[in-house]
Amino acid sequence: MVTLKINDIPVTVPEGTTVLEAARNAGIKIPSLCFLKGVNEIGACRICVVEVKGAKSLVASCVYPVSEGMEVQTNTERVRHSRQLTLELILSNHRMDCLTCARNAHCELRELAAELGIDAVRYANDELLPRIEDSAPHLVRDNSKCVLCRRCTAVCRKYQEVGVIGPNDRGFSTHIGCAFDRDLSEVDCVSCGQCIVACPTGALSEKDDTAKVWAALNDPAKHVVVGPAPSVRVTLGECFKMPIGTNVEGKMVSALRRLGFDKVFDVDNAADFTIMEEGTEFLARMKEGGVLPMITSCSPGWIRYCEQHYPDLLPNLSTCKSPQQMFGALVKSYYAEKAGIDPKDIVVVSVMPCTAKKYEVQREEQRMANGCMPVDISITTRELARMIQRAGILFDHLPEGQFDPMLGLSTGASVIFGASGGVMEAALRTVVEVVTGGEMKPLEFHEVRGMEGIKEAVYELPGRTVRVCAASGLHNAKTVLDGVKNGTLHYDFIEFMACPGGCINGGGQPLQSAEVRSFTDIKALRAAALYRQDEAMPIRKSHENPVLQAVYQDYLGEPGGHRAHELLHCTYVP
Ligand code: HC1
Ligand code: SF4
Repeated sequence: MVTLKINDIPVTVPEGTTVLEAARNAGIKIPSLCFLKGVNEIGACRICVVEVKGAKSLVASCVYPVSEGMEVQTNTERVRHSRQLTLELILSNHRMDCLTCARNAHCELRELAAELGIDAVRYANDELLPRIEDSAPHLVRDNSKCVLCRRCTAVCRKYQEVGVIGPNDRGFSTHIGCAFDRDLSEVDCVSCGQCIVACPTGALSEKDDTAKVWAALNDPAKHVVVGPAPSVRVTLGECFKMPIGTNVEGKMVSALRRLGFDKVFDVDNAADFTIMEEGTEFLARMKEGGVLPMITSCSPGWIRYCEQHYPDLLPNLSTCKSPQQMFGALVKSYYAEKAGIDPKDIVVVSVMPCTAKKYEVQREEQRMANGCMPVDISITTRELARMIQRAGILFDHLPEGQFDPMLGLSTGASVIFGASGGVMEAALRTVVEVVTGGEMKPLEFHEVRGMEGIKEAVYELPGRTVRVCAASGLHNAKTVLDGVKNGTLHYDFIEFMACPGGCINGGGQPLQSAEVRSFTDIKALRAAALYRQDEAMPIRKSHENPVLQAVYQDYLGEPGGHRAHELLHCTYVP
């Protein structure tokens, strides 16, 4: 341990701690901009400078390690002046249209300006024009808002090992983009949106599809059906200043109804179908010597990564469509038939924590035999929040609504899909019972829970050992796949989610500042809310969902059967 003084307060912290973190331990906040703990610790922006006794110049506290007897001052005139000047220079190259900026309520730069007491921008550059790149289906970049903090490039490289964005040119011309300034749609971006949630300003945002939803809602010829993803119910509240991990399922349903959707169904219901189909597929592969390990196919960012980097492993992917796509397919087949509506008159809207879902809805192999795409518009949690605000709905005043029952009833198994390991646990709850033929106790598979990047477990089933792995973040997927390919890792069933921690930390989720993301485990808080909901649910296994049982009986036939295959499966080909 090392003892030092910060603003004359003695602090004892482990060796290797940075001054910025040691200060936090002493209850002192040092402002920062480029710092994102564990991801971007480069001391580049120099907002976090402090005075260290004996040091000639100010030091960047986010990278400066503590030492025994060190004396630090974080709030001197010299420090304050330096931070202000640095920020003014950053602002001199930042297009300030705060009033109309997509980030206006969540901009870390704006907050920093207020915190540092910038009351006039001395070097404002009114000549700056928007520099928009919007070639990809999920993202808009405006480099006139970029502060070159490198947080986006760090997450793309470190979390995802995709690394398609980085600094181009030098000096004053430096800007973030793809190599040779190609469009994002031309490179191997997986549409995960992790760069968006890492960005402190309006330089990166999701492509806003809310206008399309409003148009559908205003079109009397259209029957508009909506379904939110599992994790949206435990994150949407953050957009309305509720604590991280608040479950707002009932209010979310009421808000969707007030927005004017004709039916409010639940993608959780479709997730139960995914488990039935995926579980059946896994059991068949084990029995018949099919391709193993079988790998889940819910996460479109992961699918894209697999296609780009491991095309030889495409046969390992489950042929199941994702729950989002199964949801749309069931609405435009089963529901359309029951309700007597032409599927071509139905508009299916999904609310997802994920920007890659915007890309998934456009993929051709998803097209149904009736010519329809299963989902027409996919919006993120953030876009739904904006719609609620624009409609003047006071979210915290809403009553607790209930999903429409036809495709709205779900189980605890489907709720936990939103956390890394959840799909695996949900599948095991069904697979184990089918294999053993008896009721399973306990129901929880704790080995695949938690926020570690790679989790593994071995289960002994009658006549067969099953080795499973759940990994999240494409960096971890790569580690697992390389091990599988070189023969050092052996699994039968793998769950991959592109975003670290799973969908609860998706690129479409509510924005949280680096200050929160660095020092609060937002993934764990959001996941805990899903596990609490699972525990409280009367039905916790997908195969016991009565709606699902009725749909198989009346309409689909056997899980894995002909009709189920036609509607709920697809093949990814290189
Ligand atoms: Fe997910 Fe899924 S859990 S991929 O994480 O399988 O996005 O929440 O909707 O489709 O159900 C996301 C979440 C989501 C799908 C489901
Ligand atoms: Fe990288 Fe994901 Fe952003 Fe694409 S969306 S640039 S893969 S972080």
